[in-house]
Amino acid sequence: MEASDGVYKDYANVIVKVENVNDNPPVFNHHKSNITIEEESVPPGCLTTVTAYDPDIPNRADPQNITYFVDGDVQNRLFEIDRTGCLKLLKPLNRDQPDGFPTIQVTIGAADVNGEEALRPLKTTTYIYISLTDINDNAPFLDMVSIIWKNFFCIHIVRDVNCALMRNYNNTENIVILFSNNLCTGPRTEARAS
Ligand SMILES: [Ca+2]
Ligand SMILES: [Ca+2]
Ligand SMILES: [Ca+2]
Repeated sequence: MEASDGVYKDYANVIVKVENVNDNPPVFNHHKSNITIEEESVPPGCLTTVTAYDPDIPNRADPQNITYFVDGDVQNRLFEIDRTGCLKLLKPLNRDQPDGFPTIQVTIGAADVNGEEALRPLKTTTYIYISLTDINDNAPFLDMVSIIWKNFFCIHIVRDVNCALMRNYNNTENIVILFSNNLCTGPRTEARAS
């Protein structure tokens, strides 16, 4: 630094120390984000393991003081994640209609400074996608207008239909039962893919 009165000059060294503050959220390392498991089962161990680091800590070999969490009340009841980033499933998942989903998105969060609220942790999130493979755990059911049966023969169709759809919430193809005519003197059944 230079100071001058127009005639004389003087110099001084000024050392500016920049204090590191926590102004960078955690960053997730690359991890496996697409997982496939069977529906209605709870695999042992970790579904996947995530890790993150804090850019405010220059040396990656130092403790990064990251805590992980599962975001969302519903997902919190289904999944847990520990300090190592190991994501575990707690309850079986259903892929079938009407309540299930074939793919589930799980939001995973990472918080720095050990997640201590007094230290104002910064947070970041990533997503894990869990695809559920089907098992045959649903019986088929008729999805149609009412038919009156007697001694295994259809005697009356309440509404004018030519076919009745046999639905199945599993992944197998729907079955259609075709009737010979609306009088239905006896069901001529024929199965085909819908
Ligand atoms: Ca930070
Ligand atoms: Ca199911
Ligand atoms: Ca199923």
